[in-house]
Amino acid sequence: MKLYFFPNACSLAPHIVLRELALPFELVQVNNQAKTFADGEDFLQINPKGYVAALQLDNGQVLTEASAILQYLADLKPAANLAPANGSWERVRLQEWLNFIASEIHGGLAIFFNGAIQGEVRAMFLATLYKRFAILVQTLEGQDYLLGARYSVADAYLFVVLRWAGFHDIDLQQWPALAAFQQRVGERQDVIEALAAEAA
Ligand SMILES: N[C@@H](CCC(=O)N[C@@H](CS)C(=O)NCC(=O)O)C(=O)O
Repeated sequence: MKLYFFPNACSLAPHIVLRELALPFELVQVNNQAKTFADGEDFLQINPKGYVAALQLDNGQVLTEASAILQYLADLKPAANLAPANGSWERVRLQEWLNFIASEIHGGLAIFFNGAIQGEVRAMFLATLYKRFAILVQTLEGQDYLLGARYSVADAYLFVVLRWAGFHDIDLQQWPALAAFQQRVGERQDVIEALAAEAA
């Protein structure tokens, strides 16, 4: 498999999970501005959506959307328990979290990468984001991970997008449960290795 990535982008979540599952994979860096690879080839030929993450399977199929990629990977090694079994109620809960992260937290933090978001507009988006953070805090004050005691692909995804808070001058220490979650997930060996690989 090939994972098309950009350092620190949402592609870090499947990158972490590929390592946690000890699956063989190749990392291919994308120039996310030019939509090209280092050799100048066109990334849009791989993913016409023009964004990471994209996972190319050995049969050539390309899967996009972090939530779908994460579940696909988890299901390759069900024994690792990074996702509850398909068809179970717990799996639906996982999907509920993945969708919440994608639309509310990923989307809610990514908006600030747009330098035009300043002043009152920034304050408006922050207010909405902080309401979503309150939901995370309510959950993570009482348990270590989104699904309870057990780490799942949703936690990898949440960890990756919450890291962006620091890029936007949002101090997660304001929410001790979120800061503690980041520390907990950030201490996982495969997370440390994925971060180091993307920084290389
Ligand atoms: N809907 C996609 C969004 C992916 C996304 O936002 N990718 C960002 C990096 S985190 C990106 O590559 N943006 C570049 C662009 O949109 O041009 C998903 O959930 O995976």
